[in-house]
Amino acid sequence: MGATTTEERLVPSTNEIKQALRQQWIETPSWAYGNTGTRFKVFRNPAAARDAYEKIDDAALVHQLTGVAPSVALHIPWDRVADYSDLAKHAANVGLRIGAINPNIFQEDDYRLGSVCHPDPRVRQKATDHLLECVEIATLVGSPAISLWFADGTNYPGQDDIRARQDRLAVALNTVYTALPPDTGMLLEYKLFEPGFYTMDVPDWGTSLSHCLALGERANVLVDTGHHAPGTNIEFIVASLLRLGRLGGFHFNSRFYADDDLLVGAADPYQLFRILNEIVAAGAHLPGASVAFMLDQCHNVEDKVPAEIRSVMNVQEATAKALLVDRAALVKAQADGDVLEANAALVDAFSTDVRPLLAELREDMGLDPDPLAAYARSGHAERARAERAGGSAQGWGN
Ligand code: RM4
Ligand code: MN
Ligand code: MN
Repeated sequence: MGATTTEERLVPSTNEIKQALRQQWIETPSWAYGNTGTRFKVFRNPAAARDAYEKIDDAALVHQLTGVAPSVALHIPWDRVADYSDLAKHAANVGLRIGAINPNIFQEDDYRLGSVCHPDPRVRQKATDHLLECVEIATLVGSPAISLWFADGTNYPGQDDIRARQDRLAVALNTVYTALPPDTGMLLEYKLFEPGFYTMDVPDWGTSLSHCLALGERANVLVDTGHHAPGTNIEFIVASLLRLGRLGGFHFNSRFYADDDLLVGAADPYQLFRILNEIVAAGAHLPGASVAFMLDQCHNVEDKVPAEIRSVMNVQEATAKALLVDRAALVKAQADGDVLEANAALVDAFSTDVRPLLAELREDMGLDPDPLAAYARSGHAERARAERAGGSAQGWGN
């Protein structure tokens, strides 16, 4: 505890904190509900959702139990359907909205040397056409954004011209940006390595940001927390992007080694808190800030719906702790050059057990205070196992 007494602490009231948490919006990814795996093996889970409709049903259940996950991101073609308006209607019927549309331009033979950065203009055109198709889908389902991740890169020095690939990327991005309807945004994700091991065409936030700046204000950087070198100070990146007004959103997950896509907050809850602390300090946790809080995870060995519930709860806990930071004490300690006191303001908040507060919030919202216990009682797992076993699943695990 720092030197300030409880009376002097200038944290928001419990009601203000609850009010902020109630407004939180965490988007879950459709691909978390389907079968996924590593390059070694996809373990098929008999309860896994088989198509976009079932994925939306599962996402709706996560929202029903947590109250703060009202949208689901789609991945095309994993979630391809005959009638997208019908899919959006289905989402609305189960109390959900369709979130970001993620194109997939990395799973066809044509993309061996890249998609929009490929040396062959035919492949670039094919990839660009898919991006444009995703813009149309976004329009049909009322999605707020198209979310781009490029697997493009090279494996060997000299394999392709680094600058020429950037130029090709810029051309494709510009074509897509120009085709966006006025209310639709573009998110550009970066990733240090994999599948390209020598270069990635969008390896870091600097590259993403420079393309976004060239495109216009509706193109913003997406930070996937698993896409950095070990030891990277992600909260510094977040703070820098917030300062420039170019943080489009997050793909939350956690990693021990590479792009592990594990449950957010599982590997390093303190890092997640530090990121949320920057967000809360800038007021970017509020819906008006237009920062998208999305999960990007794959549950290869654990059950999928409870894993998403746990992940949503982990983001909520980190946010609640960030809201508890005594900002007045922090600012004073910083101004006084009191290093230990400033650090204590963060450590105190991080060390607070916010689970009772969140349980209370859920009760206020008419929810079960323990979403995982409520899930276990819901019978969903048993029902899904019985109904979905067999048949072929759409998605990564094909
Ligand atoms: C990538 C990236 C994308 C995700 C794919 C499946 O590493 O994180 O966001 O769509 O994986
Ligand atoms: Mn991602
Ligand atoms: Mn990833």
